Amino acid sequence: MSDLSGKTGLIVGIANKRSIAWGIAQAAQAAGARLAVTYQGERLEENVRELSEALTDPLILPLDVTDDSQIAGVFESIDRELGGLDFLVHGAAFAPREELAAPFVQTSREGFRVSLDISAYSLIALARGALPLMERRGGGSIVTLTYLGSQRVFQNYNVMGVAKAALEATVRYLAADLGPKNIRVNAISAGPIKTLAASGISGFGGILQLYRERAPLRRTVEAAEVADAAMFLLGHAGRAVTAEVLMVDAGYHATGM
Ligand code: 0WD
Repeated sequence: MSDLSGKTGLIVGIANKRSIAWGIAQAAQAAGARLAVTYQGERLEENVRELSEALTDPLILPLDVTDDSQIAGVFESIDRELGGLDFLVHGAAFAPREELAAPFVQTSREGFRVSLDISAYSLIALARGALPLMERRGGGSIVTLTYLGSQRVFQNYNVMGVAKAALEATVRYLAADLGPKNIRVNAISAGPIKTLAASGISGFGGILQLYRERAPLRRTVEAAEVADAAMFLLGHAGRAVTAEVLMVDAGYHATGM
């Protein structure tokens, strides 16, 4: 297990106990990190506060990633309370439900804009906010979460697939931009996991079944397994890895017929 003791991290994208970001928060806490966690609006505040009782002295902050003033507020608080930042986990994604249900050709201008804003642009905005705090620490590590729907067509994934393609390209451009400051930027492409976000994708149960039948490991993956891969990318063991999309999907991505 990698050691994050003495490190501080920001975790964005916790909705409930099933959230992949919560799995990563638990692993980072176990590895000794001090954490700031965020909740999106009042809707999720109670969930995040309750879960955070399991964390040691967490900083709990509101953050809607579409709101630049809230982004600024998060980094001001982290600067004031924690004095710097070593890692950032980005687990926020959203596409309007109707965009995931309608035929892809019906994708609306607004649905496209919102999906790309929340699911991809937000990584740039958060990286920019984190930059001065990480520079002060001599570097940092940023990890986001993506899905194979960025490269292959999965029924009903639709505009989220386009957003994930943009997110993965964003990882590479940020990695190139921030690498000279010793800030690494990577994505984990997780296999399907039944979370709140996943419940918006109709036929999700069928996707899970496909992985059980066809992934080389003949199973799906768990949030805790994604979290272990995140510990590698966030910690010392991953120090030479950047601009990478690490597949944590029981090998499904390699399958053809
Ligand atoms: O199968 C899966 N669950 C996979 C998820 C497979 C591969 C990748 N992922 C990705 C997702 O696309 C996402 O980027 O992992 C990331 C985390 O997703 P999750 O853990 O599956 O889902 P969830 O627990 O729902 O967390 C995503 C959260 C939102 O929850 P909602 O209530 O929208 O489902 O993203 C947050 C919110 O907490 N979020 C926002 N946070 C700040 N500002 C915003 C926003 N505007 N919109 C959504």
